[in-house]
Amino acid sequence: MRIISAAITGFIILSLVFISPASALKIDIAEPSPKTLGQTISFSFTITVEDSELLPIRRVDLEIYKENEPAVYHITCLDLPLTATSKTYPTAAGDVTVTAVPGAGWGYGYGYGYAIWESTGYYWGYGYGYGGWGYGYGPEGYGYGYGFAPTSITYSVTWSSPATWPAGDYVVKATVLANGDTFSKTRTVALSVYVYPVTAKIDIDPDTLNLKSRGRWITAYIELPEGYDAADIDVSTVLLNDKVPAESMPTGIGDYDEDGIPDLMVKFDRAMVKGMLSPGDAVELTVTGELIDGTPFKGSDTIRVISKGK
Ligand SMILES: [Ca+2]
Ligand SMILES: [Ca+2]
Repeated sequence: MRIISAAITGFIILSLVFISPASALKIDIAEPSPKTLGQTISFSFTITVEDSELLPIRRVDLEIYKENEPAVYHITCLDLPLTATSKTYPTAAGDVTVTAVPGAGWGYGYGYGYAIWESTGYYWGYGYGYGGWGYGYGPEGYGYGYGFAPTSITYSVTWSSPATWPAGDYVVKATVLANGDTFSKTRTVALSVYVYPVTAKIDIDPDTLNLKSRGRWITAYIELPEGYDAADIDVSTVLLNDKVPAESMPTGIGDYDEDGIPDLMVKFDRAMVKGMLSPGDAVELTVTGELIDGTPFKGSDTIRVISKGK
């Protein structure tokens, strides 16, 4: 009896494979905007399950990397939401926020799956996943399945991209994992680097930072070029290496380097700064921020970083 039931099950699976009309899984990645590193880059991508196929989607991942230096410039967001939710992924290269909007008929189910991916048919196996028998269940009443189609899920992505990454071709890659099969789609986009209208002169104190030393702050003195006033800097916008915010107190206008041009002193939390540095003879620290009228500025200084215990 077991053999017969297995044979019947096999027949049903084969029937699904052969009787199923040609339908597709599609991933469409929209053009990112703006195409400028150092700004918040937005784009969306949609996964579409066409026709009345059963498609248990287990997981969706997103990667963004530099085409010719993927090992150096790479961010990964694993396990994107599969229901109508938002999720923020803190990465070493800025936060990525992903909002999922499932289309009508999207749901969680239990069943067989089969789909055509770029002219080849794939059997999706049997198991839990997105896709089902034509009924949905769960708190949101979702239910994509046989007889409910097409359906889709759209992801809106915003990435606070780093101004420190170089210009070049970047790849946006979306990957869909189903039962044993992986499908991915890429889109390559040329990203430029935001050009700051104002270049500041930065002096970081100390000149040599010992990662083992204690202390509350790292100090930066910011001097602006002629025509701009350091007193106009909006301290709440000042960041060190795109990450560490300047403390709101203490700050002060003075002339630290005694060159007759006023400079603004700001402080950064020493533990946070140390947390992102490794020892080196010439470690570049970049300070960015905005003037009160919104004009952005940027400047860098180089310090020595050591790690010596007592
Ligand atoms: Ca210095
Ligand atoms: Ca000065």
